[in-house]
Amino acid sequence: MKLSDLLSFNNIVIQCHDNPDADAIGCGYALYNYFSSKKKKVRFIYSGKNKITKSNLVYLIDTLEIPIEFVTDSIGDPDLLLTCDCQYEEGNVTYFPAKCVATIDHHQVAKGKKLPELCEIRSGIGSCCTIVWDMLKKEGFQTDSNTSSALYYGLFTDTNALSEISHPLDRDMMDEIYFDKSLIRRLNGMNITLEEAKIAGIALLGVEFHPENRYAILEAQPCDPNILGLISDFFLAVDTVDVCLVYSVLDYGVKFSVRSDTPEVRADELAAYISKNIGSGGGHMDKAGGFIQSALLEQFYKNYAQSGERERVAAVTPILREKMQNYYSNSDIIYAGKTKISNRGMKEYEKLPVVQGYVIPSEFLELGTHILVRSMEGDLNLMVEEDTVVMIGIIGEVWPTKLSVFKKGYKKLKGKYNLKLEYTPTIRVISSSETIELEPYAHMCVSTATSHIMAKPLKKEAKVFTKWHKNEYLKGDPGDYIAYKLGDPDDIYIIGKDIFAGSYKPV
Ligand SMILES: [Mn+2]
Repeated sequence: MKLSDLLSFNNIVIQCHDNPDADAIGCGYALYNYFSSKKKKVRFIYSGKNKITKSNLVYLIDTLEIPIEFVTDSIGDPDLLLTCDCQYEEGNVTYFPAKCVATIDHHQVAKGKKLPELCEIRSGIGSCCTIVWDMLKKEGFQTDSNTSSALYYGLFTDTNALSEISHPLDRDMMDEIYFDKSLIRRLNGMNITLEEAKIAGIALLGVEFHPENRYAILEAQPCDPNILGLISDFFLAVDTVDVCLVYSVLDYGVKFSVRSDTPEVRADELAAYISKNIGSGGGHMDKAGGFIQSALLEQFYKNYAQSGERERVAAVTPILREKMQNYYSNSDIIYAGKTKISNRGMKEYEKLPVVQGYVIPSEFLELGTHILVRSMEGDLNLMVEEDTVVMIGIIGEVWPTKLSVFKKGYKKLKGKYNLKLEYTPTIRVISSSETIELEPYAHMCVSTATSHIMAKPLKKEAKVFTKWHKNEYLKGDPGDYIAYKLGDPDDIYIIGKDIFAGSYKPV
């Protein structure tokens, strides 16, 4: 969906979730300004049981004069109800009947959920503000300094002070947006109330420590999710603690934060493991977080479903305790070059040709230019040389190679680059911070070299430290393939079950 698609409506109500946070307020405010500039009749509202009282949010609204209204009875009869940072008819947003609904959100879509036709949902993005920033940019709409600062603060708070950022688009906004530094500094200094500081203290006193695997579990009373991040950051500094899980039971589910300072546990992967089938979780190698939905807990856990509202908190602890135990006991750890893999059940496969993209930076940049290539997998620093080639893989990952190597392994294809990616890589020129979209410069190619592997499906979860990344493991679930390059058993890695059949054929 494009924002201009919504310009056929005249009377628009923007609604964010109940108990709005800075992300909900920031993106709603930016949308409000966009529609106002287009001479639309527009309101920005929220509802629920509580009015906004958190000091940083009140200060943000007052300082930037954000026209957000608290509405409980009726929103009138607008032509369009636009929900932002939430999805229509979900538990965290008060229901209002509407003729037509549109949605902009960055949360996961629940299985079986019916979405309105007008919607823009990008679940991997750190904040809804980032999505709105990107949509405004595509409309050529210049945000003023207040709007930019509100958008920036939304990303800042939704990613635990930018520490849980993982998507390249979030990084783009962080690099490109102008914001009022002193305002953000001021807001940062009023992030916690005295009450919340006490909640953190009580959580620390109630710590449950598991010495055999060096992890800690802490429960905090209902509080702002930022507090969970603060508690877990603090507790990870304890010398005997490698991994820390902090959670809080709220009306509509369980919010949690995960931290790790050991290479054997990736926080993002553990967060995804804890919330698998019952919510969503992710983040970074060392910091991550997630949310477990109450409705899904009811579906999967009898004890939780049968407890009253008060006992629910008590019912959550054993569920999380068991998940942590299973996480540690269910998975094999494989170190390339050290762990011996049994050949039993392994079969030989040949890699099928893959159509992918590439760019030759010297075609559009001067030799010697220092560049940063941004992709789904992070940033890559390079200097442009005559024979530098940047490959673009099928999921938008990039890696550098040399023209001579490229010519041996790939055949150029005619026609325009046409891979549809969630984020097409970009190049930033370091000296001028100019950003270059790669799509117009990209070409297509197909791999010609055949490579052979030995592979078998995993029966049990496994973490593989490859010989290329000694500090970061690949995680395999049962059904995924464990494989190594024929002739080099040390070059071991994991291939996901969803791409295996399309990428390899048995020999
Ligand atoms: Mn958000």
